[in-house]
Amino acid sequence: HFLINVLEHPEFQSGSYNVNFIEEHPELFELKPDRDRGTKLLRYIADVTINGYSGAGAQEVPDFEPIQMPSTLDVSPASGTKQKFDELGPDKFSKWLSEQKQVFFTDTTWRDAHQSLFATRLRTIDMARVAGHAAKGVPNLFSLECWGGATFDVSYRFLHEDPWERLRMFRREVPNTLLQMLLRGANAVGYTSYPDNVVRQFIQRAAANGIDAFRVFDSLNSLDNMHVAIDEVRAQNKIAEVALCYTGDILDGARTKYNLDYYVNMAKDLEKAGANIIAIKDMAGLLKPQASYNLVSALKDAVSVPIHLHTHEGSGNSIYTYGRAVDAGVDVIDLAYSAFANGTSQPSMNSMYYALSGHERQPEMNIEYMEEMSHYFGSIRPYYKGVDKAEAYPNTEVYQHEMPGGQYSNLQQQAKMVGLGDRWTDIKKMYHQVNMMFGDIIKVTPSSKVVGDMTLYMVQNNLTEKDIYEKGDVLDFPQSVVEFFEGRLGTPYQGFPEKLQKIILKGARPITVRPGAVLPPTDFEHIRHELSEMGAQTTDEDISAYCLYPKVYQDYNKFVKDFGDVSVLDTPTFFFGMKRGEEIQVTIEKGKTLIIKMNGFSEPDEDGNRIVLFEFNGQPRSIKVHDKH
Ligand code: 3PY
Ligand code: ZN
Repeated sequence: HFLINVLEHPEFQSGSYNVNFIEEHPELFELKPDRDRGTKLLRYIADVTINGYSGAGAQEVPDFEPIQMPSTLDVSPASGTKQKFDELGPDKFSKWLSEQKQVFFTDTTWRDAHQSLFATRLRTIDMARVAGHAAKGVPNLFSLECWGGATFDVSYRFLHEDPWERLRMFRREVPNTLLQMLLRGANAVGYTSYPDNVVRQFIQRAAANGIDAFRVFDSLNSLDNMHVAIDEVRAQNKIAEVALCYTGDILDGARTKYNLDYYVNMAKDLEKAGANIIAIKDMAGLLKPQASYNLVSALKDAVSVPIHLHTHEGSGNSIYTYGRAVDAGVDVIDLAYSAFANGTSQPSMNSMYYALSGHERQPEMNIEYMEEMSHYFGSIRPYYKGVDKAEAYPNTEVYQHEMPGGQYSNLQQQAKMVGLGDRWTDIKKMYHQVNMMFGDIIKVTPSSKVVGDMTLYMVQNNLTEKDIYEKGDVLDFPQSVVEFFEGRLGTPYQGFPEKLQKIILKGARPITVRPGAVLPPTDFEHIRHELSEMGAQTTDEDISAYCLYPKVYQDYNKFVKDFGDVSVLDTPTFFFGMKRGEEIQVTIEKGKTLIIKMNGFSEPDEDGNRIVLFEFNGQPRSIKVHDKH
């Protein structure tokens, strides 16, 4: 082990050591920590090999094609929007952006694309491998959307990795492009309302760890719910990109609740509230091409800040929607590399580049390199096939059900879990019906989850709308639905449907003020103390995570105690374990690589335990695992 420590030391490997090398590095004799880290990883690999990922059952380890790395570029990343922003600050940067003739692209491959295609499961290691390549090869972007939304809790909950580490990785690897995140206003990156000081602290930590641009939205388009977040982003001197969430259809004269005036008025309010940029957040992909032209034109007339349009493919019309927006003067549009595009995700950045051929606003980009990036993502996407249920062809039913791209695959998954896998068509219809019962609300996380929960509840119990009105007083509605009608996410535009609200609340009184206003501030020092008692880390980032997701954070901590930092494992090993005779290399930190070989495992003994046999850096090791099946 001493020898391995010497051989693996970066100074030794680089040849930059001197005669005092061994005296200067007493840690070379410290064998325990690495051995301990190794043992934990072996425990994880053994468990996943025998029991499958998250206990889903062991699977044959598939044969994957080799990763297709984009070519190595021997240049420094060209100066980009990050440098411009650092030079100008948020207000002048926003003005600069408005003055650019070209349309800018935001690359959502790293956040919304995989959130919408395969339940947010893209692991940091698969991003870290090419983030630096993107910085060098695809520099002329507005931003990389790489954090926030569902990535925060999924990272802890399902990937057992630290989302803050991911953000720091992006900042290190991408010095030239703005890093953007999605923030659910008073819901931060969660599904409920948080105390104001929790929201503020989260924004401070996100800014300190590398976020430049915050897309702030509220799931009911309530500006009241966004003031605190906007204010804090501005206090951090970062870009407040504030969103109006788009629902319905401004072209439909029969559906007037969310008409063009509604959006124009909201945009004016957002500008007044301090937005540096206004985002049109079309989370379900409902904005039709002509509507896109009308809306962007109207907003460009109504406000002076740049307009950033976000949509999802779904219907198959989104490239056309963007094209019309570009004609109307939109400043930035959201796209993903082809391999992570379409379906419920964003449209393809590669396609959009070509769609703008001959257009005076086409951005200058290295399309060959974008193809290489896309090949890379195409080559790692099969790792995620367990959760990748993307639809292969356009589906225009989205105009009826209006389900957000990020919810579609998730709800389908949830439906299966509660035994409603074969009722998907009914579920889509019911989703629409529930929305109408709720008064036609904005549907985006977390309000979309409330509609989804009510939908599953009604389909599962074979309840009709009439049943709800007739026997609602004896029904136990899902918790999220009750809280929604209590006003815990705020009040929808034009209020709650009173009759339904009375039925659901069974006499309880809703709150009528901003939810954050009635939540007492969190005592962070008390939390720090609690974490320390638990033996967890007590950085401000850990405190923030614990405030948002106490249970998820605690589970993550316990997981790390048992299995160590599994983010270092390659993705096939992480999801499928190892094959007999397979050997992998695991880099646990720069210059420190473990060599792990799996030689096989025993039949279960009478207690159902198996012994998995490894070679760990050449030494035989055996790990006992309980076979859960
Ligand atoms: C999120 O809040 O995670 C979303 O992507 C909403 O569209
Ligand atoms: Zn989206």
